[in-house]
Amino acid sequence: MPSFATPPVLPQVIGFDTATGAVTPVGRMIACRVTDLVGLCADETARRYMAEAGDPVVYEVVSSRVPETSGELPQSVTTIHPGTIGGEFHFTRGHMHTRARGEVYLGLTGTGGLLTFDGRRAVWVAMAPGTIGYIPPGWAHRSVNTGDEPYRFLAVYPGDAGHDHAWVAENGMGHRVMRGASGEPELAPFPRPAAGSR
Ligand code: M6P
Ligand code: ZN
Repeated sequence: MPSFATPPVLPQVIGFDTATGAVTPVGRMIACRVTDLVGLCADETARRYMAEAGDPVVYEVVSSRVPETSGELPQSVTTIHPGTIGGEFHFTRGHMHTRARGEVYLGLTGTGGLLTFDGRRAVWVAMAPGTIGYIPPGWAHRSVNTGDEPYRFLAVYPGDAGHDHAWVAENGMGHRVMRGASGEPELAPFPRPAAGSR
């Protein structure tokens, strides 16, 4: 028998409601509002205005109860609500794994993508229902909703991957995903000049 750092969980069914995105039984739950994106948006003035004017939820994460420990494969379902902040499509904070670990995403509803960045190169991975997105070790990742509906995806990652959000706050994600004049996503280099400075 292999040895485990913590007692392993039993084989189990994890309920998933495709209509609502609910996971049963549920573990970690996160609701990220505009307030929580301080320092991460292209247009800080627009972000602050939206935070003061209702502070809507930008995205929610629900996880199963599979623990974030070595050897396990925890899962989470993220729903990014449609919208923009200063012309920038709604996005997750983004993180780098603290260990060299990959991650697999499966698109469930809506359209969006994965903005990935290794500190030098930024790669956009377009996602739609049924798309499998792969993030190799050493690539920071941020998800973006580029459509008009909720963008939802399943993530499966090694339990000892770790979430380093500070890496993204310090290094950015290489590019940002802005809403173009026709509503289409446009990748803009980061940092982007603040609105009105050109
Ligand atoms: C996915 C996974 C989670 C992550 C979530 C939100 O569901 O990668 O591990 O927590 O997206 O991303 P972030 O933590 O960067 O806000
Ligand atoms: Zn991750």
